[in-house]
Amino acid sequence: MREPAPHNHPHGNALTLPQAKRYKPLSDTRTESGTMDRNQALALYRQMLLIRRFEERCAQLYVEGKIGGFLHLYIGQEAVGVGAISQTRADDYLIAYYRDHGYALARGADPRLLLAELCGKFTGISRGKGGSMHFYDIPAGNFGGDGIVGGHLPLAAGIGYGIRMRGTDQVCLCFFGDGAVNEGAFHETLNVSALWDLPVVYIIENNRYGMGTSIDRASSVKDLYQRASAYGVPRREVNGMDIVAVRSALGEAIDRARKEKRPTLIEAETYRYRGHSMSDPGKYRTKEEVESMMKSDPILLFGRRLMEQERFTQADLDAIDKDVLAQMEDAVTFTEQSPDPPVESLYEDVYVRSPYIHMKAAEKDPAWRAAIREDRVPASLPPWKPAAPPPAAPAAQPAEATASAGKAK
Ligand SMILES: Cc1ncc(C[n+]2csc(CCOP(=O)(O)OP(=O)(O)O)c2C)c(N)n1
Ligand SMILES: [Mg+2]
Repeated sequence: MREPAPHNHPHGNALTLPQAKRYKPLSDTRTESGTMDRNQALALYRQMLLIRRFEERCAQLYVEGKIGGFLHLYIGQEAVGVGAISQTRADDYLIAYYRDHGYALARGADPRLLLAELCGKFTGISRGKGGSMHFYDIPAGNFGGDGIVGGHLPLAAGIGYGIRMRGTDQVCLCFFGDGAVNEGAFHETLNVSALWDLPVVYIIENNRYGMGTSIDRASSVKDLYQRASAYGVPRREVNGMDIVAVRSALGEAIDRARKEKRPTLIEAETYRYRGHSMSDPGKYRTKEEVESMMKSDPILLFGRRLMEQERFTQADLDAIDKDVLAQMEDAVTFTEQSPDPPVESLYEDVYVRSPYIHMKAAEKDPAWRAAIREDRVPASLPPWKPAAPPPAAPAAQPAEATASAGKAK
């Protein structure tokens, strides 16, 4: 019999972190060349600023108690969502995690409807029932935010599979955090996406932390995009603070998905300035670290680049800011004047759109029938077939058998 190996692990018994991820400076935007026209540059700058101002206002409203539940801010990460979505077509799809305000705005949602959603108003984009983490906008191809880390990745594969079945050349973007790459769903999804040639672009927003846990403490392979090599999925990392770099990486990946029906994994290196959510005291990182990352601010970097290229002056950029701030105040007024959801709306959007479900429920509760929205009643309702009568109750079991069956559970 072999002797047990002596306990001489090089790092001892304590949990040590021998390797830390080496990050490239995110303030360096020299490698990319800007090829967009003036109007496009203006629109991208404006969208990033709108997200920033929207969320700053949200933070205030949260403190005032006007927004309830969780609130995860995207501040610092705007270039990823805006850059990526700017490369999509109007009929493409996106699905995201709970830090989802920026994607909806970048996809063109009205900030008034989003703010109303955050305040639980009936005019909200999810009728006041989704809140911060669930900004759905199906007409815009936005399948919303998901609160379960990694939970929406299989759904993205499902959207990709749907595209394949319909035979169109649409693409789905799927956004998630660095924390999701250690979930089983990430691996299962990449595997089937490669196996079934799904036109989905998976985008890791590596902001260096999953709640208060740094990548170094959570991930054995620190270059997260390399995880895709296990599944033969094309991969790439990109400076997520540089909107031009994000656009170029996404342009390539979306092209591959559209033309070759192949998935891609992109790791966008970025940083969130605020806490994980509004209740995060942020004890896991220093003030100096946050301040140094803010020097690579995506809006600042893009604004500076536009001015260096002499396409815009500081006054042009200030005018955009003024306009965006006014748009936000308009959204606040709209939200304040919006009604709360009526009680009957509790019955809507609970189950899938099915006449059978609605009719069955209406039999039991007349309030349900009154709450069925017009658009939910099909032109010709299939005749309702009552369910088969339940099978006769089984003969009573002997007391002993019942007790042991209970134990086996
Ligand atoms: C399956 C699952 N586990 C744990 C949680 C609790 N949780 C919510 S957010 C989060 C951190 C995720 O971090 P990351 O994916 O890096 O995204 P980030 O918040 O940094 O944008 C955790 C652990 C959850 N929502 N779902
Ligand atoms: Mg993270």
